[in-house]
Amino acid sequence: MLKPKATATRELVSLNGLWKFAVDSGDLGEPWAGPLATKLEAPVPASYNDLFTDSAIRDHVGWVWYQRTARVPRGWAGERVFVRFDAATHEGVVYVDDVEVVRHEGGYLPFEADITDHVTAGAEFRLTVGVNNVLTPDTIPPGLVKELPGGRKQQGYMHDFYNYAGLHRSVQLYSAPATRVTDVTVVTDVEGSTGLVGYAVETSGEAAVRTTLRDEQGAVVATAVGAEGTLEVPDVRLWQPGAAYLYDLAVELVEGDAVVDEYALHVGVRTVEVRENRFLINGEPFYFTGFGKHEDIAVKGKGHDDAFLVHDFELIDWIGANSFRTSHYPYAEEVMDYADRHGIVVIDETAAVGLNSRISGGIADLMSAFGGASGEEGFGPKMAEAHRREIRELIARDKNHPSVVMWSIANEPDTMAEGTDDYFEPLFAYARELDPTRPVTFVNVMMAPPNVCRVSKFADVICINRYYGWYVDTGDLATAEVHLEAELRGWEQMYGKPMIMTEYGADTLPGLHSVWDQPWTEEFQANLLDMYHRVFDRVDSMVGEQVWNFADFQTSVGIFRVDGNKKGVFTRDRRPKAVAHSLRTRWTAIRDGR
Ligand code: GCB
Repeated sequence: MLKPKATATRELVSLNGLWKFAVDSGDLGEPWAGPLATKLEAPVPASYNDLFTDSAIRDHVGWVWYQRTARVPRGWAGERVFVRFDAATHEGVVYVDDVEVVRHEGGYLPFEADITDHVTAGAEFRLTVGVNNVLTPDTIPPGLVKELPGGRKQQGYMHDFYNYAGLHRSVQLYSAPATRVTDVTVVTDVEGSTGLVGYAVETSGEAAVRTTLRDEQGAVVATAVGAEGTLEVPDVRLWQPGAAYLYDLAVELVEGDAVVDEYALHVGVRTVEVRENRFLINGEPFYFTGFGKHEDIAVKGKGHDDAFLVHDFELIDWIGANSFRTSHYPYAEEVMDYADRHGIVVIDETAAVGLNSRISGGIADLMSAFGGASGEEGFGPKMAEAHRREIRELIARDKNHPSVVMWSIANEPDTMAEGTDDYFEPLFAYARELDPTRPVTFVNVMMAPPNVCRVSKFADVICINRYYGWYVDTGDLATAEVHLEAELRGWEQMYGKPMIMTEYGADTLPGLHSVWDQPWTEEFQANLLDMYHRVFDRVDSMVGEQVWNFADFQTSVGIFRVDGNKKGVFTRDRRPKAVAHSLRTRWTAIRDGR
């Protein structure tokens, strides 16, 4: 799905700002049928949960409604008109006046509707959006609604981050011609000093396709005609980690002499390859340093914020990191574009987190209720179908980002149980069919070591999350070091694939200090990470380290969490803990080849 862009033939109107907002407790009738009966207003983009002081809103389970009016620009007569939602978490339904125009499941990927037949250029219309935060055993991510004494509902889930909901990302109205570009796929390669930009353009309607590739100075470096082809770039400048270079690909649809549609996208020429136990970018071994992140800030929850976007990337640069994983769901497209422009490498993850009804790790207390209360075990055909959709829509959205070097199709699923290999094998095949150019992985959980995990054999790269020294061997870093090294060597021996530690860390209260190895202190967090780094440096197949987490983040209520997960290297408001300085020393040295 193409990101809406203003070009010579396309226009955009932002619908961000304050919308009317109401919680649906079954008393709203048909909220789209007229003005929404409410005094509340909610900003878009933002999660709604933390905006209000009323806990009934924060803890609501079910539908909420957003409504505003919008005016179609007068000049759009004769154009197709679309409304585009960058995300509605977890399910959205959209009405233009009284008509339902689109419904979408999956909370972190975009959807749109062609509303041309329901609106008039120059006139206003009423736009009403229902957003549902319910997670069930069949959704991605899964969850279970519990009924409490008194009939109140409570949403349970297995993932360790707060179930923020609402319109987290931008909403836009855009125009495009009837005959238009509907999709572009770009695949790049390098032969000697020549860059090869293979492209395929899909259109609605018949028109000739013309493509032009320009460098960063705007000079034309290659042109081609036809819906598919390869643009050759002599003396190509590669997109490199830490040194992004982006060409501009203009796609034009032409009828006779007239350009009927134009779409443009940035192209980074680079290659990605897994060879033996190495991860190669542009043919060179690449070592990942960085974080598992979250989209999470105070008040806005998972609402996208450009100031935090810039600041987070500044901190990533300051600390010397070169990468992050979009744990545990696709991030806003602004984030992906920024990573492209600034040469930050991304492991792009689906929202398939918590596919595990048997593991709690003490994090979520749902497990017994999950199988027991619903009779559902997860991993059924409905979940598989939802999982396929998540993979399909993620790759459709992000396939052209040079920053994305690998797909992660799940975080910490149960891969111990019989049948989990049957569940995952077709999903790996599906991802590879949709994108044969990038490695595909998933992130392995501690309870599934190399001789137990049934799914790692399908992954191109072994990605594992380990908490030696924290959840096991708590506070005993000497024992943790022995166990960590033994396990890594086990993986290396059994698979011979490149390995990334995609999570390791310790909850840390800023300001808490000790001369001993006391969990929760700033010293302990730094010592634990140092211990992991000593081990990584001894194991040849390690190709990366991504600390859990970039910043502290909000979770559901529980006795293992004090106002959220505190494993951040930065606090929730992005102040460095002591460990940030030792990480900076290590990662800047790696970055600078010292
Ligand atoms: C994990 C999960 C992550 C949690 C983390 C923790 O393994 O992947 O979502 O937040 O552990 O801190 O427990």
